[in-house]
Amino acid sequence: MALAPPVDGLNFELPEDLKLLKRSIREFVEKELWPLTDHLEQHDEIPKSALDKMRAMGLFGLPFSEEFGGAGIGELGYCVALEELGRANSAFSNVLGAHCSIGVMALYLDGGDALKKRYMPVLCTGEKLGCFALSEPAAGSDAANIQTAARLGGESYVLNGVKHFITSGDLADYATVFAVTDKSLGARGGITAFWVDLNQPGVTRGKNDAKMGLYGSHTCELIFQDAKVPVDHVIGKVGMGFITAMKTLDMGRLSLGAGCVGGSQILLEKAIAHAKERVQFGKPIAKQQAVQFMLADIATEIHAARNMVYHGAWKADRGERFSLEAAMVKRYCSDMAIFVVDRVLQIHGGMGFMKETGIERAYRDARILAIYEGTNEIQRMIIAEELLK
Ligand code: COS
Repeated sequence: MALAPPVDGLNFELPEDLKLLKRSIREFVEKELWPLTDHLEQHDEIPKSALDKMRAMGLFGLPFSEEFGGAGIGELGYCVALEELGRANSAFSNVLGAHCSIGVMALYLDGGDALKKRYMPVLCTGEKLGCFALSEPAAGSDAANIQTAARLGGESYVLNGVKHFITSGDLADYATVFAVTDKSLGARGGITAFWVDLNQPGVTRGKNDAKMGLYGSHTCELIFQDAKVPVDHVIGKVGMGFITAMKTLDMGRLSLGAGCVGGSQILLEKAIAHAKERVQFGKPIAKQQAVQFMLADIATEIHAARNMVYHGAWKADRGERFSLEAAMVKRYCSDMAIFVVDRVLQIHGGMGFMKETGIERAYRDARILAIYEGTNEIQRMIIAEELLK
């Protein structure tokens, strides 16, 4: 018997519409995306037909408001969706994240109404795709050190520089590009965000990088040589681009955590099934305390991670600053995912090392989680700075 009715305002149950969304994305993943697992590994590409199905599901507009053509389900709904999508190859959540979480998010958060009205509808349907171009060869963790420059000439800015490791740089039609507009001001007033058409003279895409994992999701260089960007394609205010980048990355870090939760949950399910089935010393290995303890630790980690993601998303949807929570989510969930896949592989023993179980793929795919969208060392810096303010 409950001690008292639940406290108003604190509710750990997802609303009905999000439960429905969760179910429909799970079905979509199982029916449409799981069968593509081997294809992605062998061909390092998501088939166009699968991207079209993701478009038809409305995935590319999930976090954005209905006013601009989105689904209007907010950050929590988006995280629930990405959690489910995380049950498929990581490439799917990665491509969706490059578009929604960061590529288009900067435009959505800080872009002016006219710019958003012009571009958001086709971005929300996924007819056009976006990406996020911040990193450069000499500016990874030290994002304020970017060298790409934008010089004002008449009605346009002229962009010059090189961006690298740009997720979906090959697929995207548009990019949010961060460039220096006043070298003397650095992060505080010297960097501007631009909405850039990638199919124009002056923009070249490098060849796709050869990576350790995440097959199906590509990264490449974007090279700008006197590429023109109309002045009305500045996102937000001139000089405020660094803040836009940081706010956008806060969003990206939450949704990355959501993908980690889904990817780890399905590995736990695999480990439980295997432990019940695999007989050694005359009984299923699930009867061995060593295996039980591993399962218990995995489940506990996932539970903690999921609650952190939902809490961060809840705060984001309330319009409160959540940079601290986003950094904690990114650090915790990515480490959790790496821990989980390692333990699940251990439970599978030698079979876990074989390609056919899919666990070695998940193991390779997980490694980048502690690096991209801000290394976990950077997340610790953000957390500590907040604590010591
Ligand atoms: N939201 C709003 N404003 C923010 C912010 C956020 N999340 N983070 C920083 N700012 C503001 C700061 O408040 C500061 O402004 P004020 O001086 O007016 O307070 C300004 O931005 C500069 O911030 P800071 O001094 O922290 O900048 P640093 O150059 O020290 O860099 C880190 C901060 C390291 C956190 C940043 O460079 C970073 O996140 N690096 C990782 C980049 C990354 O994630 N790359 C991944 C590739 S893109 S997928």
